[in-house]
Amino acid sequence: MYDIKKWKHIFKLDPAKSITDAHLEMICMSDTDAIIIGGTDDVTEDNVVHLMSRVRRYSLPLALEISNVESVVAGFDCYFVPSVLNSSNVKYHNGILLEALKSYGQMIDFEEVVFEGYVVLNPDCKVAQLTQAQTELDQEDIEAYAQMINDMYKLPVMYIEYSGTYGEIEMIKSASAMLTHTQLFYGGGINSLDEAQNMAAYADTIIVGDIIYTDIDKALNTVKIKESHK
Ligand code: 1GP
Repeated sequence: MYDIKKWKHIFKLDPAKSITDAHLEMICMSDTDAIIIGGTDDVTEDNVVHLMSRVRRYSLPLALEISNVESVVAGFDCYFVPSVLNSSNVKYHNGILLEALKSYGQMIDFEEVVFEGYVVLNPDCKVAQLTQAQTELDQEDIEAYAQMINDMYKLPVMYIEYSGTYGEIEMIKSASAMLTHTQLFYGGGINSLDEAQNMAAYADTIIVGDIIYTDIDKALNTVKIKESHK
């Protein structure tokens, strides 16, 4: 198992989107710490296996962020399991997990599983809509979620998800101030090195997704945050 605490930068690839071999090579040969395969819509066993086998040509760590039980496949280095804590639907807290454990609990190697306490803050993103997330949160709320995750649930990762839009730095700062053990992931709308650096000042790990599919050079540029951490 890799030490995810050391990961500063992660590219997230969506199995439902297409990427050329050339662009995939640039992503995998960049100085990023890991690749996560994950998405919200149209994530299937087929497209996960297909993308996994393409990324496996390269030697970097590869994780699956589980979106539905049907698309879980063996062969990843680790599995991120999200629980959307500000969802108003219990299914997205622990309902899917309960069904998954009933079916596959015996087969799971829990050493490979990383539980993520998700807080989704962009009301317009697909994951907010799917999970019916209560996104109208202020700094006090995010601090309380951070405390819940760090001090009560004691989860390894808190993921502040602004998918598709660049988040409010004060929210990341407030969460970060409460975390003593939990690693803070930030994802959403990072399109430049500047934006990556601003978030990386408070988040332990930044996740870059969409821009891979719209401007590969800008995506690659975000990896330079690692130079300031060396
Ligand atoms: C999405 O947090 C990731 O789950 C990254 O967000 O796609 O907006 O970069 P973007």
